[in-house]
Amino acid sequence: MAYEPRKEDKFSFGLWTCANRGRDPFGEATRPPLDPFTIVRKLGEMGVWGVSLHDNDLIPIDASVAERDRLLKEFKKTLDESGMVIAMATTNMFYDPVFKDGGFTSNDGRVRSYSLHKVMHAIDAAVELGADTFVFWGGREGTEVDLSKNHVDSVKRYREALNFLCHYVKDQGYNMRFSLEAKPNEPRGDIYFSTTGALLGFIATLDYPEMVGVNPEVAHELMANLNCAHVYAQCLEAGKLFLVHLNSQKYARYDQDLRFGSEDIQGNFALVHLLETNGFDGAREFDAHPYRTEDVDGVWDFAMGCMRNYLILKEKALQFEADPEVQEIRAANDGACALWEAAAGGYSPETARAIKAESYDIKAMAERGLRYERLSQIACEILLGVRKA
Ligand code: GCO
Ligand code: MN
Repeated sequence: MAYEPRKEDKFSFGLWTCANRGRDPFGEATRPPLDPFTIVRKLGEMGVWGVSLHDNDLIPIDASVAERDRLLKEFKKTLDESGMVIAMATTNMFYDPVFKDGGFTSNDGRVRSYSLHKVMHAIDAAVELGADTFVFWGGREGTEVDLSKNHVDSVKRYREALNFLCHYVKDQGYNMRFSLEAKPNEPRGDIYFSTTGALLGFIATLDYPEMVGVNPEVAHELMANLNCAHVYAQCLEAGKLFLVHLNSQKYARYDQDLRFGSEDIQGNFALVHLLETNGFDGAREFDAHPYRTEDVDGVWDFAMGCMRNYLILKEKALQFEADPEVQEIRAANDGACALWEAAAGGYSPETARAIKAESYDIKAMAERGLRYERLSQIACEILLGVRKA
């Protein structure tokens, strides 16, 4: 079957995506609960490689130690039987009322300390399940009232928390790296480190920057009116793109979390093209949810739709790359220049002098049309399925 997901595709789903019951701020759940075991079995059959989870997606926040141990053991068994792995694990630091003003950036030191407690226990559980990536999405780390916190303290506290946790991981001898996920707002009025770029800057200030990367999410970038392909590219180039969160979204709306490929197809296409032509080898994780109109069958339609759309866009990205006219346009635009090569190879006073002394016929350089109309149209026709490979 064409576009059939396989384990090598490295697709993963957050447990919370399929378990989403269609609840929204205006209405009750429309679907019955789906337990983690059912989700893993079903996704495993569908060719999915991994799942991700918050601590409380599997282990209730008030579970006893015995209950926790039993759930972890059973879950590990179900994963193994389904040939699935854990793509990442994370902590739910947004649902319980204790986090109403944030975790690591709460004004209350007891809440900050409880946050470390919850995360360390979640890391232990993640290690038991075989996870090597631990995500931090600080949904409640922010404000509605700007004067309610000292934001400089908040940045420091977030750093202190992550530094402490990096040390904890090393101290335990765990093989675990951290990945940070940005979002501009929702559920807080404004969330700290609102863009992936802000996180990249922050990571460089940590005790162990090499342990920490990012997992940008399509919807979050579009909420901030940014260009996903550009954002993900910078992370990839920096060796910081640990995994990706994929979904679809109309520009500048609330966090819609729609099935990948269902909106902004051009944007999703550019992103798949970027990942598939630049050697990204991390998890392609879908962080989206089914429409509220769906029953349980619709949940699996949603999951299959995300993966099929990725595979279709991948095929089209490769078709675009192989297209002779695309290659011809690119070759015509690819002006080689020995002076630039010398500069790119590293500074030398001779190169600086040579570049300064060179005379440039900028009129001639500007004259030629670049044929991007044609390039874009070829992409459109490939996407619309009318240009044959
Ligand atoms: C959201 C976020 C979350 C996180 C998840 C794991 O906007 O709800 O994307 O789904 O990805 O909490 O980090
Ligand atoms: Mn996400």
